[in-house]
Amino acid sequence: MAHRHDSGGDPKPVLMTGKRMMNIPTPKTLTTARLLPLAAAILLAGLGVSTQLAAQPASAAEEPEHVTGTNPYPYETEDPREEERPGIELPDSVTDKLSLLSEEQIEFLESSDAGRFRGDLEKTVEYLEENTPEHILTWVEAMQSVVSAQRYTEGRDAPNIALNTDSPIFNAWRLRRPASMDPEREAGSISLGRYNGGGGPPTFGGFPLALTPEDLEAAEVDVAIVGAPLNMGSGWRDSGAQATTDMRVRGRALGGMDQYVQVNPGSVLNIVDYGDIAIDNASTERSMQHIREVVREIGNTGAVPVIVGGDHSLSYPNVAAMADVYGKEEVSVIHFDSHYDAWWGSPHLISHGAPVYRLLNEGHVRIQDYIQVGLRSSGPDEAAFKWMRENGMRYHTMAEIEQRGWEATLDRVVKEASEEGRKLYISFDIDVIDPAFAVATGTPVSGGLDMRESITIVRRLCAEANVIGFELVELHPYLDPTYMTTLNSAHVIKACLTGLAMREEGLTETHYLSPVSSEHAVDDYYGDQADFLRHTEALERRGEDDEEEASEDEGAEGDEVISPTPTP
Ligand SMILES: [Mn+2]
Repeated sequence: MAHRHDSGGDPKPVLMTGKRMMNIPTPKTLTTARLLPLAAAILLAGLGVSTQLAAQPASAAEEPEHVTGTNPYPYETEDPREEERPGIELPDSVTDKLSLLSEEQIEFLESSDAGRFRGDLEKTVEYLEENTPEHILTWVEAMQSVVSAQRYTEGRDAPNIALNTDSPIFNAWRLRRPASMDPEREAGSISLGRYNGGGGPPTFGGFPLALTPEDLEAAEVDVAIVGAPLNMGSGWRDSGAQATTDMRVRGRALGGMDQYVQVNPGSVLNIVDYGDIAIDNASTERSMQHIREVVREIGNTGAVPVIVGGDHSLSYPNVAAMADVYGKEEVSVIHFDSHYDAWWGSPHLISHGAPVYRLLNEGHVRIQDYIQVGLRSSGPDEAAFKWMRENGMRYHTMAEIEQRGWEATLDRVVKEASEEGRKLYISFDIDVIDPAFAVATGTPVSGGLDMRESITIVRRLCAEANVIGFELVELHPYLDPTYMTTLNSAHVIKACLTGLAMREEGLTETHYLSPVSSEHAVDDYYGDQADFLRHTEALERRGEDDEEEASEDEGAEGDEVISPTPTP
């Protein structure tokens, strides 16, 4: 149970979740942080600047702008995982060799700071035995100078990157045009197709467009697919800024019928393309608050945001926005990735390797409500795995899949993700999929999920768990000459839309598949032909009932529960 302390003398409340403790956030500058947005709003109002820029719901106004550089990062950033990397204790046998070192230098030599230079205890003792005290002094001083030089030093190092405040277009990138500048139109979704079957400019899945929260409300939108072409948080094989365009042009597979379950998401749900979120692609930090604002406005209408990235830094504003809508510690996250993205020590507060750590550290999501799937990169190391385990984070690595098999792991993951009907956000890093199927990504790692597994688990999660948001990140189309990664990304998003539509239709039972598409039933090869035929008839009866209901204009749902999946 976490206890938040918003004021008072305790600067470091702790969360007991096992043997170890985890720091939970306490804003150190809460008063200032609360006043700053207010002061900014007053200033903007005084200058006659459109309040659309400054307007934020109260919950967001209380959030300091953690990673934008306007305020100091207010949370404890000393990471508990570091304690798992202990130093060494040198034996008396080498005391003579340390005769020229000060107490402080001996302490440093034994510390984990010196570890990556001196090696383990055995290696260090060997080195000390082989060298003179004079040489050892020079050796330790060299290590100390490197460690000290790489740390931030006030006065020497710049803590912030200055922006050009003289720029006449300082905020233009994210400024929304006042409605009075638009041609008059009624709020609602806008169909861009010239013909029944399309023919207009490309949108996600060919779905109609919506531009404002009023459009989402008026069209009673269930799912808003929005692009967030953030590029700079990766810094590695980048080109994610083109992913949202590419997905609209070449990713049309994300629309249409799903054969496995015989559901067409576009017929069951009101799905729209909500355009792209404005990004300052020279600054990940500057982009964060605006992304959070747009994702929040989608969530506030009751629609499920489906965010097409962009790099994985997006998880931070996206999940924080879900916490703005549903409350802190109210949302669970399932995170598909070959990396665990909980790095804390980068000089940048946010990057594609840090969103999980930021979300946990700022208290948006409880660590025990985080589920990781598909990890297989060189990290986490043993200390980090222990940190995850002892704080209650569930993880399902490729090692578990190798050990237990895919089917068993799949069932376990879906069961965990759907427990207690908690609200679930799915973060899908395309690099969880094997590079054989998804090579166009920033940091590919071999040995991942295949497409059959990826489609199944996403469809099942969106049907069987209470999914309130979804993101697909790290697609880099410039590395995708055959469009295969874009195609496969589109199919992952389609699996999500299908699952959401199944949930709307009440098809939430464990691993539902259509009795028609999954078995020809011409003979009785598996010995369950009768079940399939009966379930098929039940489906048909339900279809007739629906038609009757529609013709009688009844709003109530049918009572009959059908169970088309046979039990073997
Ligand atoms: Mn990632």
